[in-house]
Amino acid sequence: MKRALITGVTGQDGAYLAKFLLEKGYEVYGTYRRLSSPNFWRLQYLGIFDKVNLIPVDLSDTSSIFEAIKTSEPDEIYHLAAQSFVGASFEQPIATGDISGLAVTRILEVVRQVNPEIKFYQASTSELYGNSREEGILNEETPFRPASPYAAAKLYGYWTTRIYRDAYGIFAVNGILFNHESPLRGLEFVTRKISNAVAKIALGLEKELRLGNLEAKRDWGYAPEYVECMWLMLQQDEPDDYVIATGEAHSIRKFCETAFDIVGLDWQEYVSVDKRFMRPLDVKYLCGDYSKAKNKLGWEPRTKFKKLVEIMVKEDLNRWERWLNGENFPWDAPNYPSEVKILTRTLRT
Ligand code: NAP
Ligand code: F7E
Repeated sequence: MKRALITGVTGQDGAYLAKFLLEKGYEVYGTYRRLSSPNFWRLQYLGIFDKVNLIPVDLSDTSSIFEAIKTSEPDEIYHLAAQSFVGASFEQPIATGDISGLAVTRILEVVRQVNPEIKFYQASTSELYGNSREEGILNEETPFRPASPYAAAKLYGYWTTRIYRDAYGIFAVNGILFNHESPLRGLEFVTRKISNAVAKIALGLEKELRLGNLEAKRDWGYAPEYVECMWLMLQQDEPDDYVIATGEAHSIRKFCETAFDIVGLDWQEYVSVDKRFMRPLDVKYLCGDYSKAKNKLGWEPRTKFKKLVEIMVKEDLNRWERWLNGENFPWDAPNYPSEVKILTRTLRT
């Protein structure tokens, strides 16, 4: 039986990947951070909480990484843990550099010293491209031009992965994944912020939705399909880097329009622009060319934009309806503080 270690198993991708690997017959180990309030709702939601072997790891602590690798003895490591919110990276640029960037070296150093046969997946991102292009599609050859502390940290992780591959022969790959969403997406990300607000507005639980830059365009795919690529990349004969995307870009404005349409409401009556949600620097446009993944991995996106929006809105509606009926089940929203009450430098301006 193969053994996999997933860092960040409590996050969106970590939870879906754990489910996927369990279904493939893997023994799955997942790292989590010790928090004063437990954060296992996604694993509970997918019904796999008791099937994943949990190991406490903080990415700033190399000894905990060493302990996790020694304990799990993995064939494959999927490094997904990160400070993944671009907005927060402007508020915490140093911690983001440490956790989303330098930690990649911490893990690869342990791999190199303990067992260089372990295969390694690095969660790279379309944010690497930044404002490299304002049209066309981005592929593995397009130059990177990061536009946030998060993207700069990920650029460091991207190159570290390639350096350990070339210098030490470690099977280390970068998945350059474009935005991927789901009902398990964190509420601070724009898609889930919208789907959750649409559900609450439709049920009379909320009156408005305040957003930042409505003109930015993103290539949004469906997370459960994207985690399959992570596994596929580690099953190839040679390590390589791949773009994973849908090949379509839509604006935040279009996402709003589509989401409100699903509940029969006009988005313009509820959405307002609030400069507190604008970033000091934003990425205007991202659209990915997944042809290399299609040719070499045999992967193609199955869920496109409209279907994705529908899945998210319907699931948030279903949750709030169950909540109104007094049901108690694993879910992030009831405990999530209102963004508006969180004071940060960007929000104060
Ligand atoms: P996510 O939901 O934010 O999950 C991030 C995970 O990292 C969580 O398990 C989190 O733990 C953990 N983590 C954060 N700080 C940590 C620390 N100091 N020590 C240990 N663990 C820590 O992110 P995601 O959407 O699943 O994304 C997975 C990875 O792919 C990330 O590296 C992200 O940057 C990258 N990525 C995401 C996308 C996307 O569209 N989703 C696209 C490209 C790349 P807690 O649960 O305790 O917070
Ligand atoms: O923002 C705009 C915002 O926070 C998307 C992460 O998974 O994908 C994600 O990063 C766009 C930006 O995702 C609001 O300015 C407008 O232009 O949902 P997001 P992201 O920054 O693209 C990449 C691939 C990753 O790697 C990251 O880890 O939406 N926007 N109004 C807003 N964004 C947020 N969050 N909230 C708003 O109110």
